[in-house]
Amino acid sequence: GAGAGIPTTEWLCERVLAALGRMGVEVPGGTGLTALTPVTGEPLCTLLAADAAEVDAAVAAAHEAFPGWRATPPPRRGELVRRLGDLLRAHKEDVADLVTAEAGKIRSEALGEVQEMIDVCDFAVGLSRQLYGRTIASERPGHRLAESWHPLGVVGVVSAFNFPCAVWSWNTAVALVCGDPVVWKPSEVTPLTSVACHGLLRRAARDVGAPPEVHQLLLGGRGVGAALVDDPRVALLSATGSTRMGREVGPRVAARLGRSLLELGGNNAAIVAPSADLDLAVRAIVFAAAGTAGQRCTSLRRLLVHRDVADEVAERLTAAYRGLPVGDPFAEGTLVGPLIRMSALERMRDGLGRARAEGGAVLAGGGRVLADRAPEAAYAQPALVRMPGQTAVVREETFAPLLYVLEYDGLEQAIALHNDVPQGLSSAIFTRDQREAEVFLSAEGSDCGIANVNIGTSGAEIGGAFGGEKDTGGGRESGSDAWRAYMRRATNTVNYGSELALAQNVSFL
Ligand code: UN1
Repeated sequence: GAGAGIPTTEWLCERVLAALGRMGVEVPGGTGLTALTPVTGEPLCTLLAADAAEVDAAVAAAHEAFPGWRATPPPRRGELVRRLGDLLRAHKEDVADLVTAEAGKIRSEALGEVQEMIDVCDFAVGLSRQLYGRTIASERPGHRLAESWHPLGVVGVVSAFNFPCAVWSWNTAVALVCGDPVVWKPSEVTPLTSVACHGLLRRAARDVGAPPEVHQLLLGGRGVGAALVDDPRVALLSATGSTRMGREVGPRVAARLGRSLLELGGNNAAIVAPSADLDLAVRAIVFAAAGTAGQRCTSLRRLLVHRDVADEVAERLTAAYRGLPVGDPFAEGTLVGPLIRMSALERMRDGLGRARAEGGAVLAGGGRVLADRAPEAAYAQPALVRMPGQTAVVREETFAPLLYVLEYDGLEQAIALHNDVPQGLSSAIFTRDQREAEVFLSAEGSDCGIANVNIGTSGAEIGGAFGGEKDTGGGRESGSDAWRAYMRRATNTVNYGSELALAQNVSFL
């Protein structure tokens, strides 16, 4: 049962190898990169990291594949993505095994991550027949004004450990139907998951007769990422990670006038109004804050509760937090798996220490657990801290299950507090008052890229555009018209008359 035991690293190794075997994926053996499992904190295997020559070769191969892929009709390109979706359906459990072993996600969330990939594949296949441009009213007689969307070029994808494959798939499924080859640099913390995804995509390419070079995988650390950032053949760099990373990447890509799509940190809040359905709100809050061990960029980190219900909400949350089963993410019944590394646990401790120093009272959790059974792993009981106000530590993102609870008196004050942080990814309000809900969603309300009512901050569907404002980086990925970032727009004016009419009534010759 949950918390009762932690599997051995040998057992995890066997499970991972079995999953890779069923997918027909080979691991590039060698050195340079160690696949470590947060479940025990111990190494699973070592892999070959790419050197500078390999980075160059991969970008060159993708770049050479571009003209052919660009000329392939979009619905044909969609066939590759449809096949990838089929393979993900067939190997859903196998990919989920890797996600659990490498990212420490509980079973249901790991399966959910693969489902998110399947969903975005379906979305992209539909999109492959809907890369619509507009027809625009021309001011001149006998003229047609329109816009066309064309493939952009090589897309570099830099992804993070916490969504080791779903975020890759948002970018890759959409980029491929848009006609762009992809070069992927996954987090060095989750290499096996990326090897599996790359293997499945290459298999899909073989199955449908698409050129395999349209997808390249580069395992490695900072150097590999930096090479993609600086390579002028990379037309768009889509990077997910910390705000610190984004501050480095954005200006460097801009310096070569490349495009970047940034999906950076969040410090997501939810407002709990006095009219809220508290049964629903408490369940939503616990999932958003403690789910994925607080390691989503959409995780709930700040709770702003109206004074009239603050004590009740704090009590209910404390009770829910005390019962949260922390432990082996493979075990049925576990709700909170390990933190990714010991350093994350240290940052959580540091955050808690600062919160106490800034007047916070820990209502539940915060301690390390299972240290006796897994001395190298970082298991923590999710923490709930009541704060006297929005102090310095509350305004920072700590990538751990650490929820700060604050009080407010009026909605205007709550929205001001809500927006008074550097980040702007996801947000929510729990209320049954329609006026309050609409104010929160209006231009004067939440300043985030995602604003929800009566649902938590995490767990967005792929159909919407995903991303946020301010320190979150401004990028939008996944659904809606996020595909436009992966294409270039051409405005076309066609004169089908026999007169030369100049715009703005200019007369000449
Ligand atoms: C992330 O944490 O980087 O909305 C992405 C969510 C998921 C994606 C999170 N669909 O929580």
